[in-house]
Amino acid sequence: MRDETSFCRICNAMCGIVVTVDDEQRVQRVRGDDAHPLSRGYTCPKGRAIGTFHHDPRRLDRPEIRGEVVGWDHALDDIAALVRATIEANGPDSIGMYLASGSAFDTNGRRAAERFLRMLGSAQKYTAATIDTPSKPLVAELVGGWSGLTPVWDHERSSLFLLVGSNPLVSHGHSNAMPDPIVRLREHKARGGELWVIDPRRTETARLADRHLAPVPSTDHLVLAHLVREILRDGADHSYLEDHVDPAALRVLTQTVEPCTREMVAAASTVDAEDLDALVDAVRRAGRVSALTGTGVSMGKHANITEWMLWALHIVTGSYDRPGGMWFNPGYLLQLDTREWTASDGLPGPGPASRPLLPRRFDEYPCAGVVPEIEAGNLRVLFVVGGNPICALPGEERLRAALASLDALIVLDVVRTDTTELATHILPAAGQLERADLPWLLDAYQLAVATQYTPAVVPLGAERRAMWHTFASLGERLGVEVLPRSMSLADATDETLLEQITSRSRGGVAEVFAARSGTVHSGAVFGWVHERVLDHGRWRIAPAPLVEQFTAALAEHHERPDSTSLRLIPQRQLRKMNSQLRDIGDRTDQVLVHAHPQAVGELIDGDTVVVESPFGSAIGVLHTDASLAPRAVSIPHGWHTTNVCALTDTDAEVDPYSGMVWQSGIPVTVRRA
Ligand SMILES: Nc1nc2c(c(=O)[nH]1)N[C@H]1C(S)=C(S)[C@@H](COP(=O)(O)OP(=O)(O)OC[C@H]3O[C@@H](n4cnc5c(=O)[nH]c(N)nc54)[C@H](O)[C@@H]3O)O[C@H]1N2
Ligand SMILES: Nc1nc2c(c(=O)[nH]1)N[C@H]1C(S)=C(S)[C@@H](COP(=O)(O)OP(=O)(O)OC[C@H]3O[C@@H](n4cnc5c(=O)[nH]c(N)nc54)[C@H](O)[C@@H]3O)O[C@H]1N2
Ligand code: SF4
Ligand SMILES: [Mo]
Repeated sequence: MRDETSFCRICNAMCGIVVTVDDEQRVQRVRGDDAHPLSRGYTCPKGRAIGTFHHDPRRLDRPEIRGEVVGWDHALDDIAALVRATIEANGPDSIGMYLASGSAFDTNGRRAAERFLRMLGSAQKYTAATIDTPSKPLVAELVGGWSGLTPVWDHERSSLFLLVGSNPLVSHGHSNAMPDPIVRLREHKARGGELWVIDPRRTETARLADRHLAPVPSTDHLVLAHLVREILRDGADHSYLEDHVDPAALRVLTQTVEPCTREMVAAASTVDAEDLDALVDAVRRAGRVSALTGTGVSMGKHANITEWMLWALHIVTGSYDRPGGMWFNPGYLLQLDTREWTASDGLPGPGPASRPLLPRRFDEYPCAGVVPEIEAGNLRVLFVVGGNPICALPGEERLRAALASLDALIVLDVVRTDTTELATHILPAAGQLERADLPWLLDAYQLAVATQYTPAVVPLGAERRAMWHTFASLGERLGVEVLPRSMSLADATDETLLEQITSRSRGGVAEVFAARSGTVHSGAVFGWVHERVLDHGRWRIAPAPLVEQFTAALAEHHERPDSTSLRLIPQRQLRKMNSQLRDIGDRTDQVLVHAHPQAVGELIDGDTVVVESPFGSAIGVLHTDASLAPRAVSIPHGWHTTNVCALTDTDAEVDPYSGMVWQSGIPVTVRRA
């Protein structure tokens, strides 16, 4: 038996773990690492299940072509030949890639995959970011001038923490990593900080909060606009605004939120006017605010304007990049605070050939382009790199048909999934315990400027291979350079590749590699965004596209007020990560359609129900849940039996600025099957 210190690579929290491995290289136990400065010994049930997942009978061991086990050389030769022939006949854009959650923590693998696609000359890159939260980088780009600005809670100083559509007790944070969430939120309260939650469900986090407001789904933009309206009247940091906001833009913002009076917003959101007043008072009391949205906002129709109002609230209270509000983590490795920035004009590039109006941002196409591109015959070979699109992308039926029509669907995963079932080629990837890693990009979501390193905990099992090795081998066959110039496939290792990244970080290679329990360089840092990122130190507080979207949403609300229909909303579950880990143990009992008892009339718990949206239907088991607002129907995604992706469609209401498909707040009906 030996204990190996490592970190969990399932979610952004990246908790420190200690893995006990026996002499047969079997994982006996995973527990929290008490010495880790951010997770402090905490783990959740997913992290503790890493060992069970590692030894899961569904693990992928050998390459397969159309259901038949083959050797690696055979598989790689076959794929290389296919890719070469497809590019010769149709050009590089006939090869595409979907990179998702399962590869976000495989630093070497992810980089190699992206470089492989880029070196082929293909623009067909898709990531889970555009079915999760493109509104955040969009608003960051439009208001702050750079899409990479991710506000982080100043948890050591903040006096008001407001969560809008995020449930960190279960998710451990959206775009902010929050390990050990219960203790952390209690510490905030013990310091005298207030916690407010806006969520149509009385969530686990809401139960810990000082106050919980439960608006009708997708009305958050109105609640936040009301807040901005009132704070502009009394409570704004006017001297800050003079220095950091153009007065004409401030006038536009003021006019835009003017219609959001307490009576209008109370009626639209069903939040009591007194509760709205109390929220305004809380902001005035606190002076500066720390507020975050989550997927409850980012998947809805009003994602951009809700996020915008959240940014506006921070700016009018002088809360961004200043103590007690939100800071911007420059990253341990990235060191964003040492670079020079030129503010982006915020204009997107054109979409793929079949959907030129889809915005190309952040160097990728929105996922809404995947199905149309396949249907048009433009995209013929698709690599899926740590993703399960069948349970993640909108419009299950159309997606299935599209994936089945590809010349090749090449899936790199660690287990059998709904998507490997459709694959022509399956390539078994090294799991998290089988590779060395350090967090790349994701270090900018942490609550401190910090990093950590882990070597492989167990040797590669069966015939699995590191993803970087697979892409480098394909690159070698196709004559494209995947590894850094100085390295050959024969002498590259996990470590030499990581060393290359680390050589440009705050600490030296030795310091990072020694950080087995993580290392904190500093807590929150302030000022670099004002100094280096903002154009002349100013926020663009009223970007034209967002003003236009807000005004249009108000007009629609007045013309077609909706006060009856049930609305579909998303929800994470503690023991699985999207579709991952759902099948270990007996977890299928968690496939549920959650609805308020009043919303479903005669129907009772355990009834099999049909949920219908304008775009499709899904069958599930009803769980009546009085913690939900009466008009909210919550269906967690990631399940196959009740696949919520059957209720969405890739072409329905795609946001023109972010490319996000409408996934939350969709009207639905629920009836007995
Ligand atoms: N309707 C609706 N749709 C949604 C959502 C919703 O709430 N409602 N949520 C959206 C969100 S937020 C997201 S992020 C997406 C998620 O979309 P995806 O990221 O596509 O979904 P996952 O189920 O997380 O798939 C990750 C895959 O990676 C594999 N994997 C795990 N570890 C490794 C590894 O080390 N290497 C490799 N190569 N693979 C690995 C897993 O086995 C799994 O198959 O879905 C989105 N879709
Ligand atoms: N255990 C676990 N952790 C996870 C994941 C997982 O699947 N399981 N997935 C990971 C991923 S990929 C992501 S993106 C993050 C997401 O992290 P979060 O965004 O924190 O995700 P949720 O826990 O689903 O919280 C979303 C909340 O929004 C609420 N909501 C829904 N509609 C509305 C609305 O219209 N307005 C408001 N105000 N609220 C609304 C829901 O009731 C829910 O409580 O979690 C990550 N962590
Ligand atoms: S919260 Fe759970 S899944 Fe996320 S990193 Fe920590 S142990 Fe892993
Ligand atoms: Mo996500």
